[in-house]
Amino acid sequence: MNRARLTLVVAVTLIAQGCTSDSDEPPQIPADAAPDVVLLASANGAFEAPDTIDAGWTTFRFANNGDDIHYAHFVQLASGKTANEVIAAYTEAIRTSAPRPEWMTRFGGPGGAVPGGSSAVTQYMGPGNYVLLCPVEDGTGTPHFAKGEFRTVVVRASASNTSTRTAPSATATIRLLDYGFSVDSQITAGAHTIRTSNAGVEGHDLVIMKLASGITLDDVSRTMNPEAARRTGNAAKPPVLFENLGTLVGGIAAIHSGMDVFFTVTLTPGDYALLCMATAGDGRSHIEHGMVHLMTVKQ
Ligand SMILES: [Cu+2]
Repeated sequence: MNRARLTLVVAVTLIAQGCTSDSDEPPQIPADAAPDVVLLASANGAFEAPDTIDAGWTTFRFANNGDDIHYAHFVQLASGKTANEVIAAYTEAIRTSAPRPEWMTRFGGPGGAVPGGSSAVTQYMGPGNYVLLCPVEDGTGTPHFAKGEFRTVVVRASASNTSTRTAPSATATIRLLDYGFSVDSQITAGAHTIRTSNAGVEGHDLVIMKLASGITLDDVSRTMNPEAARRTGNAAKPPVLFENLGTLVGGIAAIHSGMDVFFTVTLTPGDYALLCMATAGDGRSHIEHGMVHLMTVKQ
């Protein structure tokens, strides 16, 4: 198992554990305006999902019924492109740390879950064709989607639904920038519904980690860098082991410029790192471009 794979597995594990306890809370909005709830699942290397859903605000709850880590991420298909073309191009881009196809629009999703675990996000789905895919890499660096863990989901226009379904009410907003983070206000301890908004041009994701005592952002950057394991000559200073960095408490899969995704998390006082695990067009990770940020949560 290479280091990138290990990092993703452990990160996903802890995110999923954090999300599981939060996802039972009912949304704080009227029932008739609540987002539709769509259940997604992974088992035996394949996704279970509806073939078609209605457009509008949607809560995706992802259950991992398999015996490995899995991660639910949507990409939107450009007109004329097929799911197989996405899988082929994305697989090659990961293998070579190359720019991701521009016609593959990042569309969020609930992210990772451990075997038996779950995760959830709420986001707006416009009409179109999407591919639900799992980018977790196996021991050879091959993403699960390259081995068949993907499926197409069609979102159909539905005026009756989009007129009544509304976004959750956020208690805090985190903006994703090229390359950095902006937190709109002092976030205090407690349960939050966090709006994650991509205010940059590139696609970005979000990982929130509560830092262990004495751990610096540089420690986090060295260990979490998703591109480090694909390079040679980078082992001069071993990074801090992932399990010594702290605890991952939440996050979302990558979203395109201008997109918002909501998720719930319970924060306790302390220092947190905000990270983006994406890779830029130059083959360097967003972490290497500076997309790591210290957020202090007060009582
Ligand atoms: Cu980023």
